[in-house]
Amino acid sequence: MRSIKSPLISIVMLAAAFTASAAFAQGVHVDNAWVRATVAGQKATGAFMTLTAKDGARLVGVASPSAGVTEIHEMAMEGDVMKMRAVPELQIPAGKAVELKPGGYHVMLLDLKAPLAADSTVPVTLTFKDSKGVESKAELSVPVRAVNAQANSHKH
Ligand SMILES: [Cu+2]
Repeated sequence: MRSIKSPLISIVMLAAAFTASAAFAQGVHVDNAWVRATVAGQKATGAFMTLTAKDGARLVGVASPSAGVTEIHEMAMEGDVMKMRAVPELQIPAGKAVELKPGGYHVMLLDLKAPLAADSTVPVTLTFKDSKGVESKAELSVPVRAVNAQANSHKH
């Protein structure tokens, strides 16, 4: 007598997709991070990147040993003038890339301890909270680039 085998339903284990890579916090992808180079005497600059979180997250903190003060900034109209201002956190909607770029959201590095030369790197730690409020950190080594485009939009 022959038994007919029913198709086996294979159970796919969803292993943790994110390892302890420098550019990943739990569930958050950090891509294309860069910091704008500074000249002697310049005390502030911006850090830019693309953040993606499959299940959504919030960027709740930024720190860097190269800067005395680090803030999350947004651009907003004040009358006719576009100005930047600090915000306590940045929402990363589920599955939607949030671009931090010149003229938009950015990380502000203030009270710089030394000029940031092109082709060097700056350590930056990002702190995220997932949709359940669980905190995770991404330790980045962010390349410094000399980019002059839109320099005017980034004055304090
Ligand atoms: Cu700013």
